[in-house]
Amino acid sequence: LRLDADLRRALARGELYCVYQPVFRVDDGRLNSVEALVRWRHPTDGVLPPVVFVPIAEAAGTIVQVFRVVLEQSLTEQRGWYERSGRWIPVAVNLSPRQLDATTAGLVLAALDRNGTPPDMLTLELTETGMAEPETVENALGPLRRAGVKIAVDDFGTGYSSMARVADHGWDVVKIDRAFVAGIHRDQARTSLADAMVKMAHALGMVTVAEGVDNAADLQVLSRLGCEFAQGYLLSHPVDADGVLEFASIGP
Ligand code: G
Ligand code: G
Ligand code: MN
Ligand code: NA
Repeated sequence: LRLDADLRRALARGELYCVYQPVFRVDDGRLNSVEALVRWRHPTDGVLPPVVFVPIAEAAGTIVQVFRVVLEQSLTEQRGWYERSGRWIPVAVNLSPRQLDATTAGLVLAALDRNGTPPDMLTLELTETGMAEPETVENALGPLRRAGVKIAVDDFGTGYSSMARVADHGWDVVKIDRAFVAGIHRDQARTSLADAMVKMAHALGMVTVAEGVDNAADLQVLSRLGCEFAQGYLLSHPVDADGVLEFASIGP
């Protein structure tokens, strides 16, 4: 398997595409936003999930091209949802920590401009695990934040970055990692941890998204803790662009 060369060819041939996992409001169950998740339709190996090729793309530097594809597809579909439903549906795109350099802001701002996207309809999700020096992060993301793009801390709780670091950046969203969500309804220690995460996020003016919610009892606990948003198999698996539009048309 020569994944690096394969991936370059995949980029050239347009084999990468996005699915969208809906994020719902915990209080009324309505659609809030979607997260774009990349997939690779491999000519012989079937559909490959990001865990198989994103690390390779990060090591090889092709992650920037992957990001470009995901961003452009997402913004194009988002524009289509707007034109068909009259509603802007916020989209979150994952940004690798490898991309925290001076080129990212220009690339993103140009894509927003090209698609006529209100900047606050885009969130960039940055995993906590690979968090770089505060100055590096600020230099890369500052121009985007000033334009109105939102930043979410992804997989929160799994890395080493402290809440203090997150506080300094003044970001918008904390995504509580699935490891702290799964089974909270039958584990008091986990419930306490999730409670603390939600409270810290709120104290910093951030909102919370619980990841990997796959049963109703856990969702009920999250609701009691004041977690605003939830994503996971209980609510919806990732869907294609038409699937998003179906969720968007539910409710007033
Ligand atoms: O298999 P599934 O798509 O649910 O896996 C999602 C994981 O892959 C998450 O950790 C998500 O952050 C990551 N991921 C999905 N799409 C992208 C992408 O376009 N870029 C990066 N860097 N990570 C992605
Ligand atoms: O946290 P992250 O986005 O990296 O997680 C992505 C992985 O978690 C993917 O492999 C995906 O298949 C899995 N996942 C996403 N939502 C759920 C869920 O509700 N339940 C379970 N068990 N796994 C999930
Ligand atoms: Mn994510
Ligand atoms: Na995630």
